[in-house]
Amino acid sequence: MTFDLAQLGWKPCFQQQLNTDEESQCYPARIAQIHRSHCIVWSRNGTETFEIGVFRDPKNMAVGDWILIPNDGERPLRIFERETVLIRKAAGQRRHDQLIAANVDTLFIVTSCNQDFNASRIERYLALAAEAKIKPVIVLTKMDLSDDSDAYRNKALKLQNELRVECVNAKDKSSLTGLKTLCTEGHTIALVGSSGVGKSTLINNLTDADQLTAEISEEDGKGIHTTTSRSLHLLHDGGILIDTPGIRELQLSESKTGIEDTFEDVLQYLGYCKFKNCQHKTENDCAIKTALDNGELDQRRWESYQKLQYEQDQRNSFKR
Ligand SMILES: Nc1nc2c(ncn2[C@@H]2O[C@H](COP(=O)(O)OP(=O)(O)OP(=O)(O)O)[C@@H](O)[C@H]2O)c(=O)[nH]1
Ligand SMILES: [Mg+2]
Repeated sequence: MTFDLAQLGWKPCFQQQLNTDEESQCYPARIAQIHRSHCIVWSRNGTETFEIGVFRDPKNMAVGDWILIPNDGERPLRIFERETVLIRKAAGQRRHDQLIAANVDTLFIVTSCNQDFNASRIERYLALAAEAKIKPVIVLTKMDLSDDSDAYRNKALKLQNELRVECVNAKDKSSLTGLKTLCTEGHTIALVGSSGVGKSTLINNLTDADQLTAEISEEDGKGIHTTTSRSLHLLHDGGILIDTPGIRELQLSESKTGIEDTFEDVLQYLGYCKFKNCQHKTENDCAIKTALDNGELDQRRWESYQKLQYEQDQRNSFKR
């Protein structure tokens, strides 16, 4: 099967990066999967596999990236400058940044109408999207298993102005029509969220993919990390979806702007305290405390903001 570029999400901003020689002597391909030893790309020539060793800087490659391949060469020349990129801090003790996906237009933040729903965790994902300048959509799965999916929807709607929230049964295709309207031709959507929330189930039912899915654990209601690598999937009527492995705990990379954009309600009070170095604890005339006391500012939002800011400070002090 061959692919046409528009179907794969090719845009003028990538075309502009080609000079005339490259236009005639090379072709662009999109990275569909990256594995330990090889990488699968899609282009007008169909599906091709490259050994990871042929790339100059494999660590700096992400699913969704565009690469330039010479017509008669074996080694891709370069990665195109990205329009957007989703970056997180790697899990565990490793502090390096990890690329989640590149050239993403919309982020589906997937959580379920059950104990997985956690407002502060969703705020992390919203900050991730805001930092990358990618439009977020909250997808609430398992509405069929909940007595009150509207309560979850309403909680999600409060997290950001004009936020789009879709409640679905990921197992039922007819429940996905709202999501389908977002999957227009050439539009790239990455799905992120905890393990077991139904990312792969959604992908399978929006496309003809056959992503492995698995029951969540009965003991703790959590997923068992079924998906282990990121992959591109095409919809019949346009749209490109990226499945990703479940994230245990999203640690943000550099996200100053993303956090500020996500917490505008908090920011409107900062800088209005009597003392410039106010710690918002016991000082008089503290704008934050006043807003918390009179209910204008939500305590949970304030704590969530502080936690993310603290992590950013830690991150930056480590870098120095
Ligand atoms: N009833 C119901 N079950 C769902 C729904 N969405 C997902 N499931 C089930 O939840 C389980 C986990 O779904 P997956 O699609 O594997 O979850 P995932 O997010 O891809 O998980 P990881 O790959 O581990 O990150 C499967 O048994 C699905 O059938 C839903 O909306 N309703
Ligand atoms: Mg999965």
